[in-house]
Amino acid sequence: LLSQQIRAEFLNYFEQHGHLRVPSAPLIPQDDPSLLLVSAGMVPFKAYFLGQKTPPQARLTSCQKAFRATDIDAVGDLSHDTFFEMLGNFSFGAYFKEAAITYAFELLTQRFGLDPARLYPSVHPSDDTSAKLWGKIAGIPSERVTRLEENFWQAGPTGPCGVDSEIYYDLGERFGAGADQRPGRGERFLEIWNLVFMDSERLPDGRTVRLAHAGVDTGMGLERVAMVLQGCASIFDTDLFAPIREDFANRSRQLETVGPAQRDRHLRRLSDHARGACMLIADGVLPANEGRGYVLRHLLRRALVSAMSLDVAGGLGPAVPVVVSILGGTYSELAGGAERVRAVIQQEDVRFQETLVRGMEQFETVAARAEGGLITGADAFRLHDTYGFPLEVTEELAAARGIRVDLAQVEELLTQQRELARARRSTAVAGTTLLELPPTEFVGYDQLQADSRVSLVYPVLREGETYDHAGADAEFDAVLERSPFYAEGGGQVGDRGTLQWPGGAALVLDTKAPHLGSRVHRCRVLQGELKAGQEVVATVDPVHRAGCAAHHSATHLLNAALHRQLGEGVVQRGSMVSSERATFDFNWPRALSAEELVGLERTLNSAIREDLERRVEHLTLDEARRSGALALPEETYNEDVRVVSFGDFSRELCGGTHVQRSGQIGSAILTAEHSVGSGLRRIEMVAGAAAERWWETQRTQTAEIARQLRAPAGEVRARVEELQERVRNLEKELDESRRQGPREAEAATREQVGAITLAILDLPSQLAKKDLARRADQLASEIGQGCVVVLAGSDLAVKLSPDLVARGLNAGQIAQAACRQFGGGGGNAQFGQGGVSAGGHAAALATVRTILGSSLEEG
Ligand code: ALA
Repeated sequence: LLSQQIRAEFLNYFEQHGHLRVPSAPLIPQDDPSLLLVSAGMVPFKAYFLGQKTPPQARLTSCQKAFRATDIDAVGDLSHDTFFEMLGNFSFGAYFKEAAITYAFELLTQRFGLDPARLYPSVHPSDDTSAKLWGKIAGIPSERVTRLEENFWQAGPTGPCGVDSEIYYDLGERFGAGADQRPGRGERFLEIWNLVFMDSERLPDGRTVRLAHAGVDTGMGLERVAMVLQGCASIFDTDLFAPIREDFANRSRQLETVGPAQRDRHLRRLSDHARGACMLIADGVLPANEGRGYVLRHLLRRALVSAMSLDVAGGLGPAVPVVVSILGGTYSELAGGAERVRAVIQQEDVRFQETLVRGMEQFETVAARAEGGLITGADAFRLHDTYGFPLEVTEELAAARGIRVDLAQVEELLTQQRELARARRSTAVAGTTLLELPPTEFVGYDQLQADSRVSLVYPVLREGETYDHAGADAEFDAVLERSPFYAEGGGQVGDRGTLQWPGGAALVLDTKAPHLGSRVHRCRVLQGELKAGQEVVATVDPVHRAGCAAHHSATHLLNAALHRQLGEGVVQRGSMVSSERATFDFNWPRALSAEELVGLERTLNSAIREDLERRVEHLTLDEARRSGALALPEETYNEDVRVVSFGDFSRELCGGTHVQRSGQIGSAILTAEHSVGSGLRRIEMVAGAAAERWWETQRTQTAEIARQLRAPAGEVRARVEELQERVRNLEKELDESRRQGPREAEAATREQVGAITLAILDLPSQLAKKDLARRADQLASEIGQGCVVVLAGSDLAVKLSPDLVARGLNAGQIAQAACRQFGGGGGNAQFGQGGVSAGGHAAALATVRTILGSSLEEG
């Protein structure tokens, strides 16, 4: 079936079942400030569901233009698009679950001819009714009905909502095999239709109430159903997209040089984004830096990047007539506005080229300093964030020059940014709304506590979670009308503290400012329920704040001290300030010497002791620069800036919180200095109470070392030197004795007493007893048969080989005889030992020779 026919068949079917066909509303929502763009078929009917307006009929059907900006990153797979057409049937009190499921099943199987065995419905875990209905109506056994927690739908943070039942189509094993492929997971099971059972309303204060008349809202994605009915491998192969994709492919001059995966991704992006942009512009959206205009600009720029990557001749403009040929017949506003649409797209193309030219200059600077062939994540991020230079372009240009980009770091920075941006998004489960945050008045420079009111609360949604009330243990982001909380920025971490209200309390874990002028407090509710409109007392944790202030002020003093000591060549690159520690990065070609660090620390601490007064001035950027205030070289500042000074010692552009007088810092310790990149050094520092704790740790460690060395703390160093000396000597001795070990035979003398070999090792100094025996053994094994005598100082050892023992000789007796005149000796037949005097070696040996000689005579 052609997409035209699918659209017609759907609408006809529902017309035949008593529904009134209504035309699509524009993509810009009418009378609905909570949404940027229409994101579902039901959006134009919200007031009907809520009972605020009477629908022309209790049953409606439509094919509605829809746009989901939040899916933009997903575009490139088989089934996601930003702009799409949603086919729907709606009931306002006319029917509910049973009829909705009956219609859906009949249309899919009888009109569209889908195989019932390939349909897999899902329901909300609480919705037994729908699960049973699928059995009764479609004969689908309950084990084929998946229960999904996310089967709950609402169009935005407030408004009608309810559980839903989704219909998945099994595309077959070629789309994925294995147990991880199931409805809701993997590509094999494609969601084609969602039946929402609207029976509740979410109120602005977060409560959910029942609607007077329960209704039905369904949405079937035309592109996906076309994919199934046309037997395509993706939505981009359907008649809705294929001509657009082919047009781009034909105009590309780089199609062969990029890999197939990249090529597909770029072509899908181009098709989706070009189509989406056409539809947005046709409905009156123009590129801008905020709101829906930003969505359009973002879409176009991503498409332009892909067009650049594939080197598409003519860019996006020529795709407009192709889109018009597909959708212009259905949407007259597109057909009628084609010229304007094309003009807007081409204008944006030109602007983007300008951005690229400007970005190129920056890229050159960045590439020139890409030490070791690596562009830092911070540089790539800045190109993207400040100059609008797309990351993909940076990557491609870098690759062409054999330079890499630190993508992991960029990803980290983007995640941080996304986390902030997420705060702008609503709670909508379908993720379709973009809300601007209400403003917050910051009062935290002068006070740590303020009475305030919550202007917006939204949950921190994690994978698989749905919206819930802001009750105990839940984590929420709250925007306040006034706030004493400093939001993370300028290197300083966000404040922590508490919010309190009658009957409730929440911890503030962190504070961020996702966009200027508004503060988002990440809260964990301890007690009670946090709601928009609630009056609260907001209190900053004074200990945390004091720690941050001490470190931040100390960082300014350190910056000034560095300039004094190393000269104006020092360029600050960034800093991180928390209540526990601070780091300070700067450009410098080499490591600082120990003397330089000591000098720096002294200058820093003497500035602290001078108890310099902190002053704050509000100046224009120009005035501030002329007054000699230090600033981050690559930061972009507003025209009006805040300058923080300490006496005449330090003067810096800064929005952070500081101590009132430098003496409040107490002291600062530089704990480390090391490299964090070529030409980039980092100093680590602790200040204030953290410096005290650092000392305490050091002292405890020293005391423990002294205890283990059994030396008074003052003598630890001498004791360690002594130990090191001893270890060196022992090592030397060990070496020596190892070297001597195997050479007994060489050191020994050998003689014959008749047929008996006598080997003698005569050492002047004493050996340990076991070494004496070991060396006798060693010598014995080296000579084989015979008698061994080892003399070492005042010790003697005799060892006989077994053949001599067999002939009746006895080593113990020999030792006894040889040592009789000294101190005596003894032992067994193989081994004997005894004491001699140092001067008696010769006499003892004489005795041995005599005994050996007489044994021969006896034998
Ligand atoms: N409004 C429902 C959706 O968009 C049908 O999925």
